[in-house]
Formats: sequence, structure tokens, C-alpha cells
Amino acid sequence: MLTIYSDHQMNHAPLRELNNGAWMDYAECPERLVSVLSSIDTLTAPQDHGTAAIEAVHDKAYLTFLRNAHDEWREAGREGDAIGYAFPIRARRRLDHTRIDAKLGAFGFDAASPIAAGTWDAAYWSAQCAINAVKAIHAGDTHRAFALCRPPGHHAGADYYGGYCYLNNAAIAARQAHSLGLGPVAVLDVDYHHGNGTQDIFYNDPEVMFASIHADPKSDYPYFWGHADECGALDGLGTTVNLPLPRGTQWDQYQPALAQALDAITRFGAKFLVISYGADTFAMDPISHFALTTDDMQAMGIQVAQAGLPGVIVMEGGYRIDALGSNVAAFLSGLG
Ligand code: Q9C
Ligand code: ZN
Repeated sequence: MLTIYSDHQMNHAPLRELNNGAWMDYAECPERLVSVLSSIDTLTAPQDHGTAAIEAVHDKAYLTFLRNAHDEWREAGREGDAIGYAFPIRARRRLDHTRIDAKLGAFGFDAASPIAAGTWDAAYWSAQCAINAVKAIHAGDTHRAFALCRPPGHHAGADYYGGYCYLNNAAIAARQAHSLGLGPVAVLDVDYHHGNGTQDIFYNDPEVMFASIHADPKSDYPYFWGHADECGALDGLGTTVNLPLPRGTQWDQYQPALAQALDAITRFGAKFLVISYGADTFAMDPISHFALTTDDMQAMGIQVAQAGLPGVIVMEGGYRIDALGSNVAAFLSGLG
């Protein structure tokens, strides 16, 4: 399968994250890419298509913040990675903040996603991988392409970052596919965590369906989104589908949820599929609690392929590094 990857994506390398009150090594590390690369034989480097497709999803003030945040952090005399510590609990007003600490709170929703020296560069090229994957399909080169994105994207909203995500690669791909006339578009999110950013971006949008299978947010991050009663709003009512599952879920319980998501996507009339693929549903994932095997990843790919839709696969999470490459390869081989 056409796989798009840029070395720039290694440049995002935060040192540590705040986890359950203590510092731990950053789970979303560059070694993840090394593991996936070891299981893929041919790579295509993305062309630079600039910021238009990114700005079609993300707010300009947010992009300016993201591009400059680490420089401003250093100018404020700080060492290491930029991390916020004060977050607005009420609906945010767009205040004209000048202090980096205020900006980090205004645009971030957790303390687990540091902004490091290479974050903008890596996130920009991660988005370019998704854009190039859509372009390849639009050009008729292939009907499926894998955007080997890092950092991941599905927790990032139009104007916020969090959950290791800065630019929403899947949303950028979906909106671009829609603008190129490849739609109706559906995003199928199979990462362990709910894709709150993608959901927020398309919540009122009747033209892009968002369907997600994930750990129940009553027990798992991101807690505040992904509950079964979130179905979309306004014209987009009914085009958001949330299928939360309990910790410990195995394939026999996952499979019917996947069938339900694909059924909703088919009934929606999707002609183009963006798959947010996270391998953190794997049984041995260090920060997640489902129990899928590598063979189940292949079964997942086979089931998704039965929907018969062209589209792109966008890499999201998956933190069991020694198994990440084989899990990705199994899913892609199932897709065929
Ligand atoms: N103690 C993705 O998989 N940290 N993001 C949870 C639990 C955030 C995961 C901490 C996990 C974000 C793309
Ligand atoms: Zn995840």
C-alpha cells in the first residue's frame, strides 16, 4: 500500500509527560515510527502543499500560537518543553493573551502534551502526509493510501491541542477529500481513545460522518467526550456515532461494534473513508485496556475492507513499541 512518511516527524520529541501525578517518559515517542518503518518496505516522502488544507480545519490564531509556542517559552526564560498549568474552566473568551503560560492554557486541554522544539515542524509534516494521501487517491494513483502520521491528530480540535495531538490529520484529510468532490466522507476512528477533536470539528456538519469505537469515557481519557448520547447537532444531528466499550474488550465484543459503525457509514452513503487507526486497542498496550491481538488487527482490516470504500488510513496512537510495526502491518494486510 502507498505509504507516506516524512523524517521531519521524528523532530517532535518531548522528554516527559505528567501521568497520574508523576512524570513519566513520553509515550508518544519517535521510536514508534522506527517500529512501524521496520514493517514497511516502500515509503513515499510527502510534497509540501502548504497551509491551505490545514487552515480549512484549524483556526488561524491557534496555528500562530502552535508555530511560536516553543520559541515564546524559551524567550520567557524556560528550559525544556512548553507545558501549561492553568486552564479556563468556563467557556473560553478569545482574550488577547501575551503570556505564554496563558496561551498554553487557552489552546491546550491537558498537561500531557508538551510543545517541544520540533513540534511544529513534525506536526506540519504529519499533516502533509495526510494531505498527500488524499491527493494520491484524487489523482487516481491508488484507491487506498496509508499516511504514517506522527504526531497523531484525533484529539486536536479546530483551536486546541491535547492527547499528544496538535494538528488533526484525519480531519484535514476528510475536509480535503470533501472539497475535492470525493465525498460524502466518513471518518471511522478505531483508536482506543475517543477522537474528540475530530468529533468537535464535524459535530454540526451533515457532510462528514464521524463514527468511533473507543474505551468508555466514563473510565478512560478523554472523559468529557465520546459518550453514546453524543450524536451530532444542528444539521449534523445523526452524523456522529459513538460506540463506547468497556475495559477488557476482546474481538468477540469489538467485532459487532465495528459492524454497527460500518453499517452507519454505509447507510450515510459514504463514498470516501478516512480511518483513524490506533494500535492502542492491542492487549499489551502500556496505557490502554482493550485485549485485541495482532490477528484481530488483521480481522479488523478485512471487515473494514468489506465496506468497499476507497480512502486513507491515518496513523493515530499505539504505544507498545515492539509490537506496533506488526499490528500496523496486520491491519494494512487485512485491508488488502
Ligand atoms: N493516565 C492517542 O492515543 N494520557 N492519545 C492518558 C492516563 C493521554 C492518547 C493518561 C492519552 C492520549 C492519540
Ligand atoms: Zn489512543
